[in-house]
Amino acid sequence: MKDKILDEVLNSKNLSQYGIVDWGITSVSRPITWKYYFNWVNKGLNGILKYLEGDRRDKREDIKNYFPEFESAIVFQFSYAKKKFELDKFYQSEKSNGLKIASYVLGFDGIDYHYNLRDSLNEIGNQLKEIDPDLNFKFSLDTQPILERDLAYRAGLGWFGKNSMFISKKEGSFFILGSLLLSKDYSFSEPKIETDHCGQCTRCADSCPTNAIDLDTRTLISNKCISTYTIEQFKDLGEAPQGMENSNGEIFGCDICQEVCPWNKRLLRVREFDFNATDISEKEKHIREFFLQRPLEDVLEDLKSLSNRGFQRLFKSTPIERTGRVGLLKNIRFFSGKR
Ligand code: B12
Ligand code: SF4
Ligand code: SF4
Repeated sequence: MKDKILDEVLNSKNLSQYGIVDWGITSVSRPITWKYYFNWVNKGLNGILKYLEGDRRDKREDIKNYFPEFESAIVFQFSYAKKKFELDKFYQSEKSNGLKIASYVLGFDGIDYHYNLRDSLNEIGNQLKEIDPDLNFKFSLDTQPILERDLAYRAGLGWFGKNSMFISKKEGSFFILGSLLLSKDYSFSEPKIETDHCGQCTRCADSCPTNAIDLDTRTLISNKCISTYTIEQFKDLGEAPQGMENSNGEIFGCDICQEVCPWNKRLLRVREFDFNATDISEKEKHIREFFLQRPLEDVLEDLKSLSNRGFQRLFKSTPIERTGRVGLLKNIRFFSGKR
């Protein structure tokens, strides 16, 4: 059975059509780093991210709290490094208005990855079911009460960087983690846990404009992070994290502590990404044309004159729908005041 699964489902030809660059399996349901998470939340370092507290904190202690039938998980890495590579070129070009959007946003055709990667995971799950009809599965993709970086760690795919990103030697950190939780044990032997490859480097912490990285605990102080402020803070409360004025124009998410990481620099240098303009989907084109390619004043004017509903219509099923018109207006105003 396992051989058939390997041959028919987990082979690289099948997986590469979904943008999957690597995968691993673990049968361990309890996170190795649970105590770090527990302490982090208890110290209030989750800040405005209230969905990480209380019952949803406790559920994360064991996958079986979420999926009682759990016997193993296949963890997949969905890469968006190619888009990062192309966006960096765009940001350096004359077309750019100086504003930046995190590369994962455009990395999956401009569609919110919670939609299209969920479909990919379900498709792969159903392929497994065809071989093994008694199998039950659930997917995990960001919003489930699962410590996903730890799950990838248990699957032997990489380590926790000092910027708190999950990093793989082969693929750097520009990937999304998505997993299939299975009611059967498909693991081979438990994978070797990856050792730390950050060494003495502290480039991520040194480069973070808002000092959001706590090197001692290897975690983030959420409320200081530009990603939290620009994605998760929907209202304009007038309190941007201190130091954000030293950022590079990030209006939705932030890639700075990944851009400087030698493991990503290496990947973007050595990998040959073939890219041509036809790779841009309609949704991506729309986001780029609206936010990144015209004078900031025009972007602000159009956002102001749109209704909330109009904004939702324009950016439906894209990642920026989450933050909404008011949230984005707050982010862009920050830079218009700065310049
Ligand atoms: C909340 C959240 C955020 C918050 C807080 C992020 C954070 N670092 O804690 C905010 C809004 C800031 C955020 C930002 C981003 N996020 Co986010 N986020 C999450 C979410 C939902 C939960 C993370 C969490 O629990 N944080 C609390 C900390 C304590 O837990 P942790 O990050 O898992 O870290 C573990 C390690 O740090 C370890 N640990 C802690 N201390 C120590 C000490 C030692 C010695 C060791 C060995 C280990 C260790 O224990 C922790 C628990 O397992 C996950 C999805 C999920 N369900 O897991 C996505 C997730 C982490 N995010 C993701 C992404 C892509 C991003 C952004 C890159 C988006 C962007 N461009 O703006 C940034 C990156 C910021 C950064 N440097 O981390 C990806 C990361 C993929 C990867 N390669 O790591 C995830 C996994 C979503 C996914 N399914 O792919 N995110
Ligand atoms: S995502 Fe940006 S603000 Fe957050 S820790 Fe990394 S560099 Fe700092
Ligand atoms: S920049 Fe350096 S310290 Fe930070 S995650 Fe990358 S290798 Fe580790």
